[in-house]
Amino acid sequence: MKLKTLAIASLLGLGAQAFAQAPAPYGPVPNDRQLEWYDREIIAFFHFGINTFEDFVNEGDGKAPAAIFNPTQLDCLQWMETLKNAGIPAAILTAKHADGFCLWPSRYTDYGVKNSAWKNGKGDVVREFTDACEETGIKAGIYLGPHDRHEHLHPDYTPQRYKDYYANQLRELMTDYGKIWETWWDGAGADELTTPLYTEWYKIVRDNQPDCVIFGTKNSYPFADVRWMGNEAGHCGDPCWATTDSIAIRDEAAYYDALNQGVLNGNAYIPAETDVSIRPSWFYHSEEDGRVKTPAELWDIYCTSVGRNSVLLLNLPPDRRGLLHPVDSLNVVTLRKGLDETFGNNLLSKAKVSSAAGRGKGFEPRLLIDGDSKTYFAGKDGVKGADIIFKLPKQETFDCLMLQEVIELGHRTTAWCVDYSDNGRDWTTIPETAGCQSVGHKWIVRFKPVTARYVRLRIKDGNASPALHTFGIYRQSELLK
Ligand code: OTN
Repeated sequence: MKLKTLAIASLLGLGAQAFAQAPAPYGPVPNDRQLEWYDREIIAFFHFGINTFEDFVNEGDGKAPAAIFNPTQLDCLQWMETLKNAGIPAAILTAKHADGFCLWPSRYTDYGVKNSAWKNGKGDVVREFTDACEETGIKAGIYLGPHDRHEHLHPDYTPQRYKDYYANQLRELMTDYGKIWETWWDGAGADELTTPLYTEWYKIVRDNQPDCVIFGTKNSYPFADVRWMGNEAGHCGDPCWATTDSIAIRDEAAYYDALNQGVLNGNAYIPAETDVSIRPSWFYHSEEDGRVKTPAELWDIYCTSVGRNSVLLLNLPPDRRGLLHPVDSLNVVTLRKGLDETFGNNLLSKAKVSSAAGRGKGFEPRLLIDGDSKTYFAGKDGVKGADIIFKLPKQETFDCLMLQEVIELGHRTTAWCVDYSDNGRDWTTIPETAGCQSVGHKWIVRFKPVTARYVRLRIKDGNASPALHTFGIYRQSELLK
C-alpha cells in the first residue's frame, strides 16, 4: 500500500530531508474490506434458483414445488471460465432468493435442493459454486435474501421466529463453505425486518468472516460496508461520493439522492455498489436471449458505475441447464477486451509534466502517468487547487479520460476539469468535464474526440490538498462502439 511504502522510506532515513511527508487523511476513509472491494471493479451476480425453472418468474411466491428445480448440466466451472476471460475477480450466488428456495441442503428447511429432482436431492449448488471459486481463484460471495415468502406462508411466522431461522441458515453458509468475501442483504420486501434483527445476523457474519464485505440497505444500513446505489439501471449520480450519512434519511427523495450521489462530507464512508442485470430480468428466461446487453451498453454502464467511483455488480443469470448462455459470456468478455484496449494505452504516458503545485520529493506530478497506482501526486497542505500541464510528444486525438484519487486519504478534490491546447497558452475546457466534482477510486469521462498537443488537469477546489495517483487520456476501443 502506498502509505506503507512512504512510511518505510522515512524509517530507512530516506524520509526527513529526501522525501516530503505524506498528507494526512481527510474525513472518513475506507477500511481494509472497502479497499479490497474497490479493486475488484466488477463482481458477477448469479441469480439462479427455482425462478429459473418457472416461465417468466423473477419474484417467486414461495409456492412453486421444490421438485421443479432440475438443471441438466450444471457446471459452475463454466461460469468461472467466463469470469476469468472477462477479468472479473469475484462472484455472488443467490443461495436463497425471496421465494425461499435454498440452493444448499439447509438443515432448517425442506424447501430447497434436497427435495428437488436434481441429483435425486443429493446436490448442493452452493458447494459446487464455492468449490469452483476456490479452484479458479474467484472470490465467493453469498446472497441470502432476508425476505422469504416461503417462510411467510408458515402458520406461526413472526419476524422474531424468522430471526432464528435466518440466523441458523446464515451460520451454515458462513461456516461450512470456506471464505466468503461478500454478503448481500437485499432491502426488497424486507421492511419488517428491523435493525435489531440485523444486529444479531451481523455478528454471525463478522464473527465467522472478518473480511466479508456487507452490502446493506434500509434496516441493515448501519452494518453496511457498501450501500445500494439507488437504481438497477447502472446509473450512479454525478457526483458520486463514497461518503454518506450513517443515519437513515427520512425524506424519500433525499434518501434516494444520498444513495445515488452520496453526501459530500457525510459522516460515514459507505461507497455505492451498482447492481444491474445483463438481461432485462434478474433470472434467466429464454425469451430474453435476444435482449442481452451489448458490449457498447455494458461499456456505458461501466462508465456510469466503475467510472463514477462505484463497483459494478453485473448479473449473469445461468440458464435451465445450469450454464451461462454463450451471448452473455461473449458480451462480457468483449467488454473486457475493449477495456484492456482502451485503458492499455495512456496517450499521456510519454508526456512532459509540469506544475507549480506539488508537495515535493516523492509526490511529483509525473507520478500521475507512471502506471503505478502506489505512487501519487500530492499538493501542499492548505493549497486545494493545482494545475498540471502535460506536453505530448505529438498531437493526439482522444475521447476519454480517467482520474483516480488516493482513496486511503479520503475525498479531497471536489471540483476539477480538463483543458486542452495546441500551443500551451490558449486553453479550451473539455465541456463534459466542466462540472466534474468527485473523483474517488476512479472517474471516467467520455467526450467528442479532441485533438491536442497539450492537456491540463485543473484541480479547482477541494476539502484538502489533492492526492491523485493516476491520470490518463485514451481513445475508446472500436469493440465498445
Ligand atoms: O420493487 N422493488 O422492490 C424494486 C424495484 C426496482 C428497483 C429496486 C427494487 S427493491 C430494492 O432493491 C435494491 C437492490 O437492487 C435494494 O436492496 C433496495 O434496498 C431495495 O429497495
